[in-house]
Amino acid sequence: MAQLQKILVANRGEIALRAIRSIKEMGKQAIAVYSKADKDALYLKYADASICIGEAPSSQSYLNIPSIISAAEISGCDAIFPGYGFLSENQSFVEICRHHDIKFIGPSVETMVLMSDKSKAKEVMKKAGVPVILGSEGALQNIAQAKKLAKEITYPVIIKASAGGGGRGMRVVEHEEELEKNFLSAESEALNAFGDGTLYMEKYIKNPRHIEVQVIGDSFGNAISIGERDCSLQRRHQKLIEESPAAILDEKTRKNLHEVAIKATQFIGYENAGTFEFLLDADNNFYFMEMNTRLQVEHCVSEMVSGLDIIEWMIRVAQGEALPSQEQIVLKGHAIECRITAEDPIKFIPSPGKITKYIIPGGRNVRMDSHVYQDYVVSPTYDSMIGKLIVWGEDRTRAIAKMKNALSELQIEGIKTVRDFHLKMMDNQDFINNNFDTNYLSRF
Ligand code: MV4
Repeated sequence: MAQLQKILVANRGEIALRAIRSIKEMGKQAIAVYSKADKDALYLKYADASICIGEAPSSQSYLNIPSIISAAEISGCDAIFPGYGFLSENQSFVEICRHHDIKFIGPSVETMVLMSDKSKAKEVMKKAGVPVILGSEGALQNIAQAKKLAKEITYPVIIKASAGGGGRGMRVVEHEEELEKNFLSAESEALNAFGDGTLYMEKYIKNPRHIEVQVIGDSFGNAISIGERDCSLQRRHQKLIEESPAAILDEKTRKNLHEVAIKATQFIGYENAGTFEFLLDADNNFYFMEMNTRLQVEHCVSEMVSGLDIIEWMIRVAQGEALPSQEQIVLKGHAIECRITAEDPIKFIPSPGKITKYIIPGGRNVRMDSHVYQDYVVSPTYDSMIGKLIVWGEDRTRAIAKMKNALSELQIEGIKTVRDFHLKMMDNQDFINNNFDTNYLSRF
């Protein structure tokens, strides 16, 4: 297949800038798109050309498929890089790209569809030999069946939306008396949020760790893992700190986890970058939860420990190149990412506005991926994430020390940011001792 020449970046913010960098480093042309609210964005200045695609609301710009396809056609792009969020997991968008002979830099629509139904994805993974959490085989049919099943798997159980993700349409049920009302409220919430009220059930795992494996598959059926990430530090399903490797894993479990993820990638013929999400229980057992069929925010920690440019490999795989072998992937040291959002550092209330001072950290193995600058106005229209600070150290202790110092150098004024939350975490004994789980921050 011929090399891709011109790539439209169908996103905004830090990930648009991140993608433009890789595209240009590969000697290709990067075309940016923007809404009227983003006319002063930094990523537009770094792109080879930029096209306004509409009004501030995402529905009229970054989610507007005709506008984005038109922008790609007008500028003569042969591919679209979707990033995360927006159209990155939109099945009809992937199909429309195909109809227009524009390469979507991501998985095929078939695998995207397969993984988008969480209960079906679980069934497929079970067939692939991946450990899954004990629960319903496929969707729940009705309340009576749900009650019978819950009794079998024993309480507490969790009811999840098949079309879900991010915690919506999800209910933990402690006792049979609470099952009916939770079933009904999860169903209506799922119907409202996703237009699909299908539910499934699992045994509820108390205080798990969230561990995920970064994989890439190519068009020859090769698959590699680029190590795992621990994303357990979350607040209301918003990740705040991510690390690679997951220091909680022993070598045997880690090896097994990677083997399982590679096998699963090949089993579904997955092409491009993806992430397998697992829950790790207190006994170090891991269970498949969901697959994310896109690049994730926290991909940078995997880049830091592997030395690979994941976006470069997404593009290379999309233009028909073969992946390096797993033996060539050497993971070294420890990387940590702190998400910097324009929010107050205690209550996490959004704090949009004009940045009056912006001084970013630097030095060896310190990386700031951000699209903002002094005098930039953070819009309330979009996600509050204004950047990611990523550091690498020889081990976790050194990475924490480096992150602490880097955070202390970071100075943002005019808006509130969560910098001080992260600074406190770097001194938190539980964080330092790696003694936390997905519910840790909800206990504060
Ligand atoms: C679970 C769980 C415990 N047991 N499933 C949250 C979002 C969705 N992707 C799945 N989630 C969970 N599923 C079982 N069987 C706990 C969570 C969960 C969670 C998972 C990962 C990271 C943060 C979380 C916060 C609360 C609950």
